[in-house]
Amino acid sequence: MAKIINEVSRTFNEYLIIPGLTTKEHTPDNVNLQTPVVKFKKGEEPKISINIPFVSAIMQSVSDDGLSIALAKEGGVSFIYGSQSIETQAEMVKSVKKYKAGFVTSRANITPEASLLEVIELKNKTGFSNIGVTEDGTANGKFLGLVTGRDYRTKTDAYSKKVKDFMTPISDIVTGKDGISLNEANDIIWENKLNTLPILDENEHLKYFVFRKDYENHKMHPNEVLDSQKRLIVGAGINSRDHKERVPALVEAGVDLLCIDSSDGFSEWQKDTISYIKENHSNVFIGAGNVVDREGFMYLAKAGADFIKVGVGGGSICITREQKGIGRGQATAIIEVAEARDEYFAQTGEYIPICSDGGIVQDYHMTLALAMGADFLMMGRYFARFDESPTRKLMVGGNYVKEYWGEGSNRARNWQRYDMGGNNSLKFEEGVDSYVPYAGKLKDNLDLTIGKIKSTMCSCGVSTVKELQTNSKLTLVSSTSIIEGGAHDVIVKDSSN
Ligand code: MZP
Repeated sequence: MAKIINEVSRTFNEYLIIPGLTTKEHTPDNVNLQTPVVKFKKGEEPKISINIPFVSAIMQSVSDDGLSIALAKEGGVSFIYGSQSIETQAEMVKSVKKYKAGFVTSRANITPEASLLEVIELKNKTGFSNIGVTEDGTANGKFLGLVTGRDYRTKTDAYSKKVKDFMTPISDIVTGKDGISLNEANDIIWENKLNTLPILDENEHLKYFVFRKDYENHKMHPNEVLDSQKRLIVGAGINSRDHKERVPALVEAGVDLLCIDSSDGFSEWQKDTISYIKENHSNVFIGAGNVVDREGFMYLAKAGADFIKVGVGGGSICITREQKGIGRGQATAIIEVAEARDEYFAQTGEYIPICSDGGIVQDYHMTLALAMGADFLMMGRYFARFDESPTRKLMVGGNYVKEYWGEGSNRARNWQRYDMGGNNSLKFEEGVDSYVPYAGKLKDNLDLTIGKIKSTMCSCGVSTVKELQTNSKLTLVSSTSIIEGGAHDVIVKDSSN
């Protein structure tokens, strides 16, 4: 007979947080949501931490380069979906790594031999009045000068006049060196009362422009997650079939974190994939999963995973539990795996962060998942609703929605994620194709969500994720107490009146 676990497996909805003592220090401004993403030894700092405990799901309908940039700017990290060609996935990784907040690659360039007429045509075509003059007219050519509206007068100047005769030459321009930070660039802009600062490499080739007007915009991202070269951090999903071709291309593109994307990670395929990466690409981190119990965690921990993802069948678009009868309530899975992580840490001195993946519906579920021991959370539905997700925004039944489909749906055809080895291709779906309510900009929604989490943490009397994990108290709720928790026994007014 099978081993029967009589303890019911539970979901986030079945718990609440009991307030702890809130002291005067416990204000939202003092709450720090920084959290480790990759394993570290006792007494050492993790090599990668994020500033908000959120990562976006490894899904076609969620994590492309656009969402990755938006999320890393706000303090989280994305895992670009692996259910695409190696080339296109590597291109998306490159596009995130190339992105430098406030450093803009020049999109209007001209040679010194061009005429004023060509300048006017270029300005009309591109809409840019700031034109870079480079030896070969390219965005990264040898920088010779700038043309702005102040350098010519269409009323009096001949249209045949050459750029080199009216541009502001490099000798009269303040420039910055490639590699300086945005703050340093802005100091130069302010000290010299500039509108534009060209950034040049050591051979005087144009790399970027930094514009005075962009500064305020970038000051709004104090949480952004950067690597040692001040580039945004990005992750990517891989599978255990083509990893020997995919991983080198992603590493070459500059990826920081990899994650084996599988609905069931307790497998020898994952162990082999981790070993391959540790032996051949020791400069990149590898997460594994998903698992839902102590045994699965211990297996992947011993295999060398840098972080471990938890959750089977709880995703909003997931029908794995109905199709295969496997899975576990997400709250119970997190609680058991967090205990295993702490036990492993006590035994080995190695802390392996765990990620709660799927099933988050309410913002308070996020605080619960962290309190239950998750170090960070992976979410699909949450991010799919925003402008920055890669899917279409449609009007359905009078409301705006965004498309959101599972990796196990016919639409995604990510059969590797559900691959059980052997040669048989998959015969049934484990995910659905759906809509989610459109919710606007990622930043606006994150600000609200983070505000709620910080406020709950203040109620618990904690200021960090670690304190939330160790000091908070949770209680199970009965179905009748859930009714008590909503507005009840009143006639709620229609808020549209
Ligand atoms: P959610 O945030 O939408 O509830 O869940 C997202 C998670 O669901 C993903 O990170 C992934 O682990 C899982 N997922 C993705 N596709 C499927 C599927 O098609 C799925 N079944 O379960």
